[in-house]
Amino acid sequence: MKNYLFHRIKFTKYSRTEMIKRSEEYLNHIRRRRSVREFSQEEVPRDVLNNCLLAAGSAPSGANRQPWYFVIVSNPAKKKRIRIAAEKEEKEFYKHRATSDWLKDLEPLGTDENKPFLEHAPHLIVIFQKKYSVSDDRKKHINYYAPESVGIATGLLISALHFSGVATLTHTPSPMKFLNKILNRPNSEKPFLILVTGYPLKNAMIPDINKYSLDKITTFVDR
Ligand code: IYR
Repeated sequence: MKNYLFHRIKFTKYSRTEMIKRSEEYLNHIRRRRSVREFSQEEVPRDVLNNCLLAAGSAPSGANRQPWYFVIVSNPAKKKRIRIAAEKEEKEFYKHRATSDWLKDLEPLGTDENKPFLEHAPHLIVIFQKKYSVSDDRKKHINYYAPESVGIATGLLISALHFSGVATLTHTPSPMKFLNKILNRPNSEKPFLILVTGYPLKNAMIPDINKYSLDKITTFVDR
């Protein structure tokens, strides 16, 4: 068997009091995150984006294959192309593809086929899921648990951006294949999500929605 390198973990163990305080602080902080659909045009500093993307890239992944790729679109012409292509799909969705149940569930959010935020927001972080990589001898090297891994990385990215003071919207026009063409990404990569990124417009409105209570989302199995 080959010898692989290991080194000792650097883990900070807090006191019980500190742990409770930290978990409360994080809860209060993350609970203030809201999806925003009205963005100002102000750009996010590149260093902030870089740090948050590196935070996302620290996510655990199947066999550490890191099956994610991020394209950060700030170019107005590219954003416009993405908006036009997305709105075309969205029109189909709202007119034909969506079930009546789905449309009813979306009513409280007030969404429709118009997606001006795709042009107004300063950055669209397009997240791709790498289904496999291709080696020099053209062999496909599959990635394991790619959707789970990319989902985790996306969660960390959303959290890091919020922590840094940046607002986001998870947007998933469906299908999203047009993103490969516009952004020149290979077929081995599947568009996972567009993270619309920036700052809320002054007086931006958000829907009045609530999150479930602990007992609705958990069961503790102690004995
Ligand atoms: N992609 C459409 C519809 C939509 C679907 C879900 I699920 C949402 O949470 C919100 C919207 C759109 O962006 O309008």
